[in-house]
Amino acid sequence: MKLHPSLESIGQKVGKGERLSHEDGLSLFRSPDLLSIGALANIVRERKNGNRAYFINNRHINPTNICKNRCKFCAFSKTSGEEGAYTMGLEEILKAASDYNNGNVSEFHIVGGLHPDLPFRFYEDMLKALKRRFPAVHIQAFTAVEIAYLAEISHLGLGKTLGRLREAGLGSMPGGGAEIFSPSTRKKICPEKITGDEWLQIMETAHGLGIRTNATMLYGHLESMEDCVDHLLRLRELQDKTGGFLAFIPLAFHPKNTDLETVRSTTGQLDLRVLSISRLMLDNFDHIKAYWIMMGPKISQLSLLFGADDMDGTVVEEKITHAAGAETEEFTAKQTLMDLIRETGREPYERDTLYQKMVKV
Ligand code: V47
Ligand code: SF4
Repeated sequence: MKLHPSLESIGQKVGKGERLSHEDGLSLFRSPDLLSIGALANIVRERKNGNRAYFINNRHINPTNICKNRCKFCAFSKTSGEEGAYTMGLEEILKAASDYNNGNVSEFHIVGGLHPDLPFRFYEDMLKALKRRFPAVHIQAFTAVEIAYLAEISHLGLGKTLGRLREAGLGSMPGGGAEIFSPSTRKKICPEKITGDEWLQIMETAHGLGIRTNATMLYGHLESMEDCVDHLLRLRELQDKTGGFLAFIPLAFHPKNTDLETVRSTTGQLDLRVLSISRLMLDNFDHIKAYWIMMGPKISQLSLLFGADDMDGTVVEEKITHAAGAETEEFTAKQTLMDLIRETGREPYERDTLYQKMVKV
C-alpha cells in the first residue's frame, strides 16, 4: 500500500504489530490522508476480528434524567421539578424492559442521572426485580460516574458497593462518563463530574473484582488532538494492567440543547478519523464499536471498513443523544443491522455482552 509520507513509519509499525506512540497518535490526527489511516486501522481490525462484524439484541433503559451534575454537554439531564424531569418507578422499568420483544433480548443497558433523593436500595431493587423477571438477560448498568455516586450514597465504599450491585444482578458496566480525561478540558465541559483519574480508578477496581466494562471518549466538543491521544493512551495503560475492558466506543458530541450549542456537530471525516485512530492506538482492545445512534447508520456502516468491528445494538429507546438533537431512529431491527453489515462485505454475528456467545446470522 502506498502511504502518504506522514504515515510511512506508522505503516511500518502496524505491519510489524508494534505499538504506536503518543507522537504517532498526533501524526495520525494531523495527516491529510484519511483513507490510508482507515486502511491501516482495517489491517488491525481484520487481524483481531477477521471479517466478522458484531451486533447485539439489546434494550436501553434510562430510569431517571434527574441529575445533580448538569454537565455542559448534556441535554438529557434535568433538575428535580423542572419540566421534562422524570423518574421511573420499578413497575415502569419492568414494563419498559418487556415492551420490546417481550423482554427477549440478551442485554439491558441501563444508565441515568445522579438523582439527589433516590436511595441505594432503589438501584439494588431495580436489578433484583429485572433479574427475577428476566433471568437470562445480562444487565450492563451504571457508568463509573454513577458507581462513584452510588458508593457515596450507600456509605459502603467502592468495593462493597460494586459487590452488592453484582449480588443484585449487575453483569458488567458500560463505558460512559469517561468524556475526556484532560483536567483542563474536563473542567470546561463537566466541572461537577468525577475526575478522569477517579473514572480510571473505579474501572480498575471493577476489573479487579472481575466486573468487565467498556470505555468511551466523547469527542467533537472543546478537546484538542493532544487530549484525545492522551485519553486513548491512558485507557491503553489501564488495559495493559487489568485486561478488563471489553470494547471502546468513541462518542460523537451532539450539541443541540446543551450549553455548548455553538459547537458544530461532528463531520463524517472526524467520526471516521477518531474511530480509525482509536483502533490503531488501542492495540490491546479486542473491539471497537461504531455506535450507530451517535454516528448515524451511514457512517457507522462505513466504520466497519475503518477499524470498527461492532455496531452496538437494537437499542429500542434512546434518550441521551436524542435530547441533544440526534436525527437517527431510536430502534434498528436486527435485520437492518445485518443488512448494513452484509452490504460492506462483512459477516454479521449476533453476540452477547461479554463476547462469549457469538452466532453467525
Ligand atoms: O456518559 C452525554 C455521553 C454517554 C451527550 O458502553 C453525549 O457499550 C454525545 O456511554 N452528545 C452515555 N454524547 C452513553 C454511553 C454508551 C452508549 C452506547 C454504548 C455504550 C457502551 C456506552 O453519552 C455519557 C456521555 O459520555 N453523552 N451527552 C451529547 N450531547
Ligand atoms: Fe448527569 Fe451524566 Fe448528563 Fe453529566 S452526562 S449531566 S452525569 S446524566
